[in-house]
Amino acid sequence: MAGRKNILVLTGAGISAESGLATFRGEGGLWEGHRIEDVCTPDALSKNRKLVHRFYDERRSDLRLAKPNAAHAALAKLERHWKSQKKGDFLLVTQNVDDLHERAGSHNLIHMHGELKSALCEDCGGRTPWQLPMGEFERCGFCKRGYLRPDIVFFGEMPYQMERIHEALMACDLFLAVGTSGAVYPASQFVMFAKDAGAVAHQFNTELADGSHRFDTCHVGEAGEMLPKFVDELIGEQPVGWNLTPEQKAAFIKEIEECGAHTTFYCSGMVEYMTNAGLDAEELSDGSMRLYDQIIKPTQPEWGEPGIYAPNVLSAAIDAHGLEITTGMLGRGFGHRDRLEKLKEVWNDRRT
Ligand code: BJW
Repeated sequence: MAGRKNILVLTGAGISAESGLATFRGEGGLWEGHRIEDVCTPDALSKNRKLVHRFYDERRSDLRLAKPNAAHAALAKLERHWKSQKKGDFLLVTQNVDDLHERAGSHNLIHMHGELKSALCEDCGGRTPWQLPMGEFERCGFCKRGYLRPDIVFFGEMPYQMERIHEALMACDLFLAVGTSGAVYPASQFVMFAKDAGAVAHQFNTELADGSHRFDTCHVGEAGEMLPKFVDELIGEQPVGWNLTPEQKAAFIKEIEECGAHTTFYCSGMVEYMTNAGLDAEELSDGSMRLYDQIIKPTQPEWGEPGIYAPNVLSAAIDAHGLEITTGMLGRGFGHRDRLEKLKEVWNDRRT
C-alpha cells in the first residue's frame, strides 16, 4: 500500500542502562573480573557451570528491581501508533535478555539473544518460564532427561529468529539502533542490510558507536532523553524542532552569523539541515541564507581556519548552546569530534 513505512528497531544494553542494568562493554563492563566473552560460551558452561549459573542468577535477580525507562516507553508508544494508524510494519529486535520492553508495552518483539526469564533444555530444546535461581543440574519438566540451562544465546550459537529478522530488514524503510555498541555479530550488520534495502538509519547512543558512519543520523546522548522526543516528532505529536525556545533560537542565529557561511554549497547544506530541524531557513538566489529574519552571507574561510561543513556547524552550535534539537540535523560528517572541538575553539576565540 502506498505511503506505508516499515520500521525496524534494534536495541542493546544501553537502552536498559538508565533502568540500572549494567552494559557489557566500556565502563563497568566486567563482571567479577570476567569479560562477557568468557562467561557466555558453551565451553564456559561445560567447564564452569557454577560460574555461568551464578552470573545469570544474579542478572535475573537484578531484573526484579529494574523498571522500564522513558526510552522503552517511547518505543512501545511508537509501535502502538504505527499499528493503530496502519502506517506500516513495526518490529522491535532486542539483543537484551531483560523483559523491560514487554513491561513497557511492546508486542512485536524478538529477543534475538534469548531471555533471562526462560530456561532451555539441553536435551530436547524445550523452553520453560523461569523466575528463580537455576540449579546447576535441574531436570527438564518436558523430557525429564535433559538438564536446564539459561535460555541465552552464547557466543558461537545461532541467534533466534534470524530468518524473520532478515525478512524485516529487507522490507524496512526506517531503521533505528538504540544503545548498542555494534561490537557483536550478526546484529552489528543489520544497519548494512537496512541501508541496502533503502532504509533511512538513525543511531541513538551516548557515544559514536562502531559503524556509526553507516547511519544517516547519529543522535548522541541518553536514549531516555532523546527517544521520546524523536518518537513524538516522528508520529507528528510535536513538530520537528519543537523543543527550541525563542532564546535558544536567537542564540543559535547569533552563532551561525558569527561563524559565517563559507561557500554557497555550505549554505544549501545548512538550509537543508536547518529546515529538517524545524527552523525557518531558506537559501536565497545569491547563495546567502535567510535564517528567520536574518540574512547570512557566504564568506571564505581564512587561511588555516578549519573547513566547516553544514552538519558540523549545526552540531557544534547545538553543543555550544545546549540546544535541544533532536532530529534531522546530524549527517555523516558528524563523526569528526576533534574537528568540532577545533571549531568551538575558533568560535570561542572570535567571541573573546
Ligand atoms: C547508551 C546508554 C544510554 C550506554 N543511552 N546508549 C570475530 C569477528 C566477528 C565476529 C565474530 C568473531 N568471532 C566470533 C564472532 C561471532 C560472535 C561475535 O560477534 N563476537 C564478537 C565479540 C567478536 N557472535 C556470535 O557468536 C553470535 N552468533 C553467531 O555469530 O552465530 C553465527 C551466525 C549468526 C547469524 C548468521 C550466521 C551465522 C552470538 C552472539 C551472542 C551474544 N551474546 C551476548 C550475551 C547473551 C545475553 C546476555 O547475557 O545478556 O549478548 S554478548 C553481549 O553482547 C550480549 C549483548 O546482547 C551483546 C551486544 O552488546 P550490546 O547490547 O551492544 O551492549 P554493549 O555493552 O556492547 O554496548 C552498550 C552501548 O550502549 C554502548 O555503545 C554505550 O555507549 C551505549 N549506552 N548507556 C544510549 N543511556
